[in-house]
Amino acid sequence: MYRVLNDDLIKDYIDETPQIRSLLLDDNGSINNLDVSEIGDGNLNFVYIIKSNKKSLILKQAVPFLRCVGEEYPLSRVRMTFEIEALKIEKEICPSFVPEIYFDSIDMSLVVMQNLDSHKILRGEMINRKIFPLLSEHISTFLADTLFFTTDFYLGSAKKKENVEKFINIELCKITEDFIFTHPYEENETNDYNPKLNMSVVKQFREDSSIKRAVAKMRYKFMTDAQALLHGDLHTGSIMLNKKETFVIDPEFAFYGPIGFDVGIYLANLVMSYFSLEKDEEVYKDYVRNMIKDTWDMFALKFKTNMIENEKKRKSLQWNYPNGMKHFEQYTDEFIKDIFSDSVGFMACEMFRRTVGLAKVADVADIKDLDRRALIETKILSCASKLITSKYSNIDEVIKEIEK
Ligand code: SR1
Ligand code: MG
Repeated sequence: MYRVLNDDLIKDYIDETPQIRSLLLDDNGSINNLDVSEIGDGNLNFVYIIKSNKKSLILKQAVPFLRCVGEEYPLSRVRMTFEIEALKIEKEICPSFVPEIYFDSIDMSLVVMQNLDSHKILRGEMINRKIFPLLSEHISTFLADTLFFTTDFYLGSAKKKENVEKFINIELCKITEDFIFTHPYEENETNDYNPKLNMSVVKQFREDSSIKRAVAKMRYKFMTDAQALLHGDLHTGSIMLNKKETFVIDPEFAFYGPIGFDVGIYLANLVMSYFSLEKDEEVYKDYVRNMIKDTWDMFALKFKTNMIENEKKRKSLQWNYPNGMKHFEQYTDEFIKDIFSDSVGFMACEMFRRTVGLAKVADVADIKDLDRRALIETKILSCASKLITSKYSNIDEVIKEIEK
């Protein structure tokens, strides 16, 4: 039966759960030096490290409310079921980018998985100006593969529809609909502002017809365009890494949505990190700019390869004529072009919401000098306004816009 765990109750839970207990046992058949501590700093769940002499594990449990708000914001625990199911699918598609899952319990809304103790959260690492030469290669593969191998192209119509049904993630989609696509564009009590941010800048984008219409389009696309199984919250806090390995964690927002959403959220977080840098940090600025470019370019190439290879295997009648594969390639290029413009639109929405909405990014929000922070936030808002209302043909043009 479900109960909310804490450090002590977890010890009892381990005792009564052989699948977890057996992982922690010494060769002599007992658990030695068991230690449990809560380390979660996310907005939704509780995360514990469990350590014994033998092994260390992560236990993540969903509670029936939104952690960052408190018990007054009820949220059903079913989100853990989505996380577990998404982790399993992602693990199958991208085994080296998803942590090992040792045990899960839908009843207790928890998952026990590999402790990535030689890896750190990407956001913190970027704040500390760390460089990861393999990150863009890894993330572009994660994006291209999870977002291709869950589409109709690969799964076929019936299996894909089964998946869509399995991932009807009503509550967490509602959080995104509200906190990314609605509240930041109205005077909502959940919004949170740097006191030094000039509110006339905020009022301006809130009352700009082209911005409002463009955001409304992205919102509707998010709600209706069931293209692929998304991670659903792929910001730089959902990635753990070291110089050699990259892991994507926390897919509780997983659902079938537009491919550009995952790509755009990730790129937006790189862009906000870029804006947070000091004027003279040219080397790191260059690194982040390259990350933005490489991630998109590599994603587009890998997604295209997945499309073409898949069609070559399928040999569908539809494209089976002398110029068929050439025409399929043209169709693929157009498909990726649409993903690109969606990604830029979602990127802008993420930049707006992380600046005036409830959940911030530490890269900017932790800047102590509030005047400097406000300057950065103003730049982010003005860049987001440009991104969402303009048309770009490639990532270089987007980067130019950011540099302005
Ligand atoms: C209100 S919950 C705030 C945010 O935390 C999660 O990480 C998602 O990004 C969500 O929008
Ligand atoms: Mg999360």
